[in-house]
Amino acid sequence: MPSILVLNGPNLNLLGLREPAVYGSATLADVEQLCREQAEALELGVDFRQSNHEGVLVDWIQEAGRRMAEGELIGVVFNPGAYTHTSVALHDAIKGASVRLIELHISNVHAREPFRHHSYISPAAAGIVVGLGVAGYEVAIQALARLAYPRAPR
Ligand code: CA2
Repeated sequence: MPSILVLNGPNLNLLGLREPAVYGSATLADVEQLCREQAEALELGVDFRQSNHEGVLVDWIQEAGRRMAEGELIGVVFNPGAYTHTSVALHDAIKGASVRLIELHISNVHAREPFRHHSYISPAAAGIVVGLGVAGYEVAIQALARLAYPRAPR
């Protein structure tokens, strides 16, 4: 069965435990469950991961590029957390791995502090989902399936 990789960056392990006014009350385990249900409905497998370390995320994106080339993976949903706004290394990894990737943010970063308005990830992403809360993960999985398996508009 083809799969998707869902990657979460720094501090997202705290989801649902702190700052519920910004990020909601769902935990990362809840988000994983939601991703599994959405992927199952689309007959896709899910590999769901989180790391607080930039280099680990770079390694996982390189791995995703290899798995995509082998036809095992259809793409990546990536919430890079604060590395969105700082990481040239993650930008280069996505470009270098030629991976199909949807950038995702739970909050509307454009309605927040100015330092959150710029993303190093966006120019390397196939698409962006912003500000839909954790439901954005479902939308991003649907988008990956649509990009991988195009069909006529209804
Ligand atoms: O809105 C998003 O998904 C973000 O990627 C979340 C990042 C933030 O730096 C980005 O600008 C936007 C922060 C993730 C940290 O998540 C926490 C969750 C609960 C408590 C503390 C942090």
